[in-house]
Amino acid sequence: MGFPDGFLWGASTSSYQVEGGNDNSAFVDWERRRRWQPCGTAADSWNRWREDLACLKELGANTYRFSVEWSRVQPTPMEFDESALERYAEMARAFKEAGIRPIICLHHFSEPAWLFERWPRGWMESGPADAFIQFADRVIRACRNDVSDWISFNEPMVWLLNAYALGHFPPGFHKIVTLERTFVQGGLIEHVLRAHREVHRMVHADIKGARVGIAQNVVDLEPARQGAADLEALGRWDHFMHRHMLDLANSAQTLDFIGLNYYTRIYVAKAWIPFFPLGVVPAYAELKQIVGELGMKLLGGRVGNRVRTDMDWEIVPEGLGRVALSLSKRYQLPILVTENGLADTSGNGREAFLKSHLSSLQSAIDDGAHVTGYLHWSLLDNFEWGSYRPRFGLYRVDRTNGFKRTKSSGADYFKKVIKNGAVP
Ligand code: IFM
Repeated sequence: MGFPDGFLWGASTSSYQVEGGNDNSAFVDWERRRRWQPCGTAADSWNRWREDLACLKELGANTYRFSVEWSRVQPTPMEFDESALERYAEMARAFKEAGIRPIICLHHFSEPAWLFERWPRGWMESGPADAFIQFADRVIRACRNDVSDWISFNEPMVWLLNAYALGHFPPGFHKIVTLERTFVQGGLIEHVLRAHREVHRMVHADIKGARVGIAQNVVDLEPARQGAADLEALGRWDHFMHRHMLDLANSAQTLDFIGLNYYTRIYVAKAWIPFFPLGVVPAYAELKQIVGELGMKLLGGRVGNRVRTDMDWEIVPEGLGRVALSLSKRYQLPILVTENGLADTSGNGREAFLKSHLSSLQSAIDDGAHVTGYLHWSLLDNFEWGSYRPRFGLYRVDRTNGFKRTKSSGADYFKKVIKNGAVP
């Protein structure tokens, strides 16, 4: 059996990670202060988006998900750059004319620097939501003729966690101890959802037959040990990171589909240190890097023994099907895989990764999951928030040689899958 007719096949990128020259983003100063590798020119997609389109055509893709850079469209609080808006509209038109459905994401982590000058507490205040709604309104009006599919926020929980709890993204708050309080009572989730609801309303008011979703990063969760305690911890983490926001958006009837970003699994244990967030130890590779292998063991967090990607994320293909089926059952909404991929410098791992993950997705569909498409992360090698070392691209980008795009072996395999509508 193959994938359903009309299945969406393609890839995803985000503006800050590929465009280059986004000098008004809050990340620019952040990179300097945190001594990150600067993003700079990225893959130069702002100038070379037609080359990206050629890559998508070469793959035989019918869908492309990209994001619009808020700091480019609105470089200062009082100024919208009409030529930038026109460029995005031109891109959407060209993709559509080439038979590639454009899906626009309005918020993919990067925000204008002025946002935090005006509102130093960021989205803990209500001003950023109002400003974002104004920006979204401009983008929707500029692209409404060619874009029916919209994503309001990419991985909102990952973004909020990094920016307002772990201090890893601007504005850089550390509030891990009061995680739940900051997110729920502190207004973060409420403000983001208000902005999402408004995007949903504006898109539907302007575009007939439109669809609006949130792209949620969902991790396959396993309890670290047998028994009720870790299962309960898993449930708390699952609710907080995966379901809380989607439940609220869904009960307000503001979700037409769910975007699923799937990469890996983690083990979850009940924390014995009382102030650990939510009383839970989620064994992310990133946490392991901070506390070390021994630290992780002492905390009770278990790490798995599967082969890992260059991000140190375990490769667990069956998790994709599991997660897609469970989201589909819970929300009774179409699921679009908006991200799935691996960092792979060797260039040898992408084909096997695609094969195993797509087989898992196919099984979920056979078991009744309503999955409408698969978008690989990413079309191109890009800026992985602090570094160019991880290589996520179906196409390699040689930043030292005119940003030349070169097909990876995974790309040839993906092309075959798209052509056959099935996993060879
Ligand atoms: O590169 C990121 C992307 O911006 C959001 N989802 C996960 C990807 C890989 O880390």
